[in-house]
Amino acid sequence: MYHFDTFMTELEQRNPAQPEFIQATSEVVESIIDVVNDNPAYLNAKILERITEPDRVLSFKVEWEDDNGDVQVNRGYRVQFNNAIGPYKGGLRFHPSVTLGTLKFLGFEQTFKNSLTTLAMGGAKGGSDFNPKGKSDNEIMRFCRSFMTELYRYIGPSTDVPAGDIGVGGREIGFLYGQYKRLMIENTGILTGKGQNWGGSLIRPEATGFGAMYFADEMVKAQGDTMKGKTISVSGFGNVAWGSVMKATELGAKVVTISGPDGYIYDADGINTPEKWDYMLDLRASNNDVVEPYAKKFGAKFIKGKKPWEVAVDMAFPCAIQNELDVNDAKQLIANGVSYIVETSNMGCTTEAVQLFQGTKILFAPGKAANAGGVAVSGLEMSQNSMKLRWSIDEVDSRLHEIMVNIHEACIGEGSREDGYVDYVKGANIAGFKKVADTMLQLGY
Ligand code: 2IT
Repeated sequence: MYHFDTFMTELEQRNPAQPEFIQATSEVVESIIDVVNDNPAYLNAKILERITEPDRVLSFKVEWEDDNGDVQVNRGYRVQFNNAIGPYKGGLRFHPSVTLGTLKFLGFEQTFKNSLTTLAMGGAKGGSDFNPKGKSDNEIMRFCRSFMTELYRYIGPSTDVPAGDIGVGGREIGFLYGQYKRLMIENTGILTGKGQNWGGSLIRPEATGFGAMYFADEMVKAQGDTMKGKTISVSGFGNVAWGSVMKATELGAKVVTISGPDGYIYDADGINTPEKWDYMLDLRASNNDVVEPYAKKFGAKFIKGKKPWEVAVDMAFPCAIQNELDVNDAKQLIANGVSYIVETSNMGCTTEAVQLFQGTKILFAPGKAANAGGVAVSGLEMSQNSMKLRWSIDEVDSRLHEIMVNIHEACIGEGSREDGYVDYVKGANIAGFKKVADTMLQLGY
C-alpha cells in the first residue's frame, strides 16, 4: 500500500530543490493513488517509484558567439522521461527560467499527455536557460547550431523527437533541423513543427490553440452550454495564444485579452481579425517579449505590470507559463463570475488555485488534457514523415478534432462524480496513467 504523504516525502528527498517537479508529481500521485492501491499488479511492480523517475537526464554545455564576438555559455538539457508507449516526444524550451527541475516536471506531464492522445509517443522535454529576448536572428541561429551539435547524438525519428515550446518556434526549429541535417546528411522526421517546405504538417502551428478550443467546446456542450457569445481572457501572445484566439473567434466567442511579461492588453472589440492575429506573430518574431505595441496599433488598452485575470470573463485560458494563475487570481476570476478554466499552458495554475476552482465547482481542465492538441499534431507530423506524404488541412484538422473529443471522453469516463461534477484533473491523470503503467508491466523491467 502506498501512503500519499510518505511517498511524496521520499520523492522530495530524492529530488531536492525541484518544486515544480514535486508539484506536478504530487497532483498526479494524488489522483491515481487509489487506483494503484486497488491493483496488486501495480503495487508489486513498484509502479509509482518507476513512473516518477526519468529514464535518462542529459545535460550539456552550449557555447556560442554573440554579435560582439564574445563567447557565451548556456546549459542545455534533454530529459527522456518515459518511452513505454513510443519514442520520447516533447518540446524544447528556451527561457531564462529553465532548470533541470522545470524540464523534469514538463517531461513527466508530457508522458501522460502523450498517452491521452492515443498516439504512440513517450514523454520527454528539453531546452536551455538561453534567453531569446533581445537576441538577433543570427545569435539565435548560432545558439541553435551549438545546441544541436550536442543534442544530435541522443535523438532520432524512432528514438526521441523534439519540437517547440516557449522560445522555440518555426524559426528555431529550422536552425536546429538545418544543423542536424548538416551533421547526419539525413532528411528525416527528427523534429516536429518543421516548415511547410521541408516536412512540416499543416495545422501544427495552430494545433495547441485549436485543440484547447475543441476541448473547451466539448466541456461547454457537456453542460448543455455553447461557446457562442462567451467572453474569454487569454494570457501570453505566442503560438499557443495565437491559435486559441483564432479558433475562439471561429466558434463565436470573443477574446478580450492577451499578455506579456510587460502587462496585458484589453481589447473590448475582441482580438478577432486576421490583421490582429498576424500582428501577434510580428510581436513574437521581434524577440522583444512585450505586448504594449498592440495597444497603440489597434487602439486597445494596455495595463502595465498586471495579469489579465482581473478582467470579468466567462472563460479563462492561461496560455503562457507554469503557475501564471495563482490563488488570488482565482479568487478574482470567481468573484467576477467565471464558469470555465481551460489550462492551455503546462501547469498554468498553482495547486491552491486549482483546489479553489474545484472546491467551488468551477469546471477546470488541466493542461495535459486541454493542450494535448499540439503534441497530437506533432504525432501526425511523424506519421506523415514516415509515410513520406502530406495530408490536407482538413485531414489533419479533423484528426485533431477527433483526438480532442476522445480526450474529453476519457476525462469524463474516469473523472465524473456522482453529483455530476467532472473532475477533469483526476480524469486526465487516471486515463493517461493506466495506459503507460499497463505497458510498463507488459514490457517488464
Ligand atoms: O507542451 C507540449 O506539449 C509541447 N510543447 C509540444 C510538444 C511536441 O512534441 O509537439
